[in-house]
Amino acid sequence: MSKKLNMYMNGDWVESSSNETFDIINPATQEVIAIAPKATKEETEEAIKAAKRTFESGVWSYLPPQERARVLLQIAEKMEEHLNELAELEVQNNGKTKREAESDAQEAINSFRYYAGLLNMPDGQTYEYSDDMQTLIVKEPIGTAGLIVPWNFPLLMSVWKIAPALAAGNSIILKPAEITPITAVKLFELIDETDLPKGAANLLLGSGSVVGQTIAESEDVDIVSFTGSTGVGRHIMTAATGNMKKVSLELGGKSPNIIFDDADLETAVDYALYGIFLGAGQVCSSGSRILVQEGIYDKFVERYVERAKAIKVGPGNDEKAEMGAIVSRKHLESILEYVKIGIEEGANLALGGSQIKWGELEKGFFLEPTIFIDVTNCMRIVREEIFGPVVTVQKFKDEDDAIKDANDTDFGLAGAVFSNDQNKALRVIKRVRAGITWVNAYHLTNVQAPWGGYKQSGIGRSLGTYGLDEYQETKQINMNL
Ligand code: TAP
Repeated sequence: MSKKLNMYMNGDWVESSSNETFDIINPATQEVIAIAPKATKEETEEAIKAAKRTFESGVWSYLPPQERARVLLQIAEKMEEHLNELAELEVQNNGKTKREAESDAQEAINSFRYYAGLLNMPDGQTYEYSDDMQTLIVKEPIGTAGLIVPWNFPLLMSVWKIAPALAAGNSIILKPAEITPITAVKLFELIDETDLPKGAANLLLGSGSVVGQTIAESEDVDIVSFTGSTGVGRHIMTAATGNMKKVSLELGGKSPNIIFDDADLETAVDYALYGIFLGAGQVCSSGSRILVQEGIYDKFVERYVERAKAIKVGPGNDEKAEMGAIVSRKHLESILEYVKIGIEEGANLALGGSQIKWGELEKGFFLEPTIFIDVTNCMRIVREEIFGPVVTVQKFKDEDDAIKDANDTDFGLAGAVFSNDQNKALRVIKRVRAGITWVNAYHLTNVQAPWGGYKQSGIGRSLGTYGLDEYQETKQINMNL
């Protein structure tokens, strides 16, 4: 029997009054692994009210920072005790490999610990205006925070929002993606065992068009923090204008990975593989556009295709699997449509392009690592976010050419440069218009560093001290002494 999931509102586990449910599918097997409720608009409003009441009561928002830190550390502790279970649930629901899911869970734990640590640091500024006038600049929570997350890192994206939002003293309402709610439910089961006051954290399950939309529009929500596609992000910005709530957006990307002639070939190939095939390419910061200098282009393509061919695709719970499943049939079909578009546009398909339909993998949504070469910037497969294990490789002449192509995009999330000339690498990466960048590496990051995009990749930053700022108001207090 599939597990029936419930929602967490005002400190209680509740069923939805709606008769509508949603089957949660394991993308590696197509088995139904849980049944989720679809919250109604009224239930969403009720959860928002509970969060608002809790915020205004001060039981969490006025708690001394060290006390809030203690609770965040409790959550981290509980997660650590259940790390393996959290990772296994993520594998079942999202289809990623166990190694990837364990790393996500560990990063989520680190996030709670990091923000607990920040709460133990002195904060604020002072300015002595004159002998008898002093200004204090202090940070305060914003209020009620609506947190809307996607399906690609269900646990990690939730925690990247929950940890700083709670650290700042806000009350939260989390809405996971409809298709991947399972680790969020487990996380809230763990939160329920801590000293977090009732109503400070609420979990709603259901659709974006009802739950997400109600959160974005609500006049009782003071900040909506959204991670997802640029299209829905734009829609949320409009919906949020009613009460001019703060909007924080982490959106899509089409990130350039620039490889110069003088790069170490094996290092570049390693990271260019990791850059796109981590999470089967369903990663916002994926290096989905590889730009290679003409002198090394043929050698790079030959080695890259050879190495990608050897990637072992399989169910996340297979220890040997290096790349897991695509999250859903709908998403698999959307990726395959892009492969078709690429071929029609005249790109050269050097590897993959098909669903894997043999042996055990036939039961799930598995796709071959896919490489298009000899592409140009005007092709849709180079301009649009495919969000799957599909990468394009194109040639450039010199530095200026590389920068022009790299920045010829509506997105600005991530980017990388590979070169053994550190001066050149720094010069070029500084001119790449993106918020998350690497030199001679890809995807490596940490909770201390701010995460977010330029241009249509978003507004605001997660993580680091910037991530806490996102959930805080700044106040000046002028003291006439
Ligand atoms: P979306 O379709 O945009 O969905 C994201 C979340 O928004 C889901 O919870 C979704 O609910 C909800 N939503 C949908 N319509 C809504 C509406 N009208 N009002 C409010 N909420 C609504 O994205 P996705 O397909 O889950 O995730 C993939 C995208 O996320 C990619 O573009 C990727 O680049 C981006 N992403 C960005 C980052 C960062 S940090 N920049 C990180 C991860 C992913 P339902 O599940 O019910 O549709």
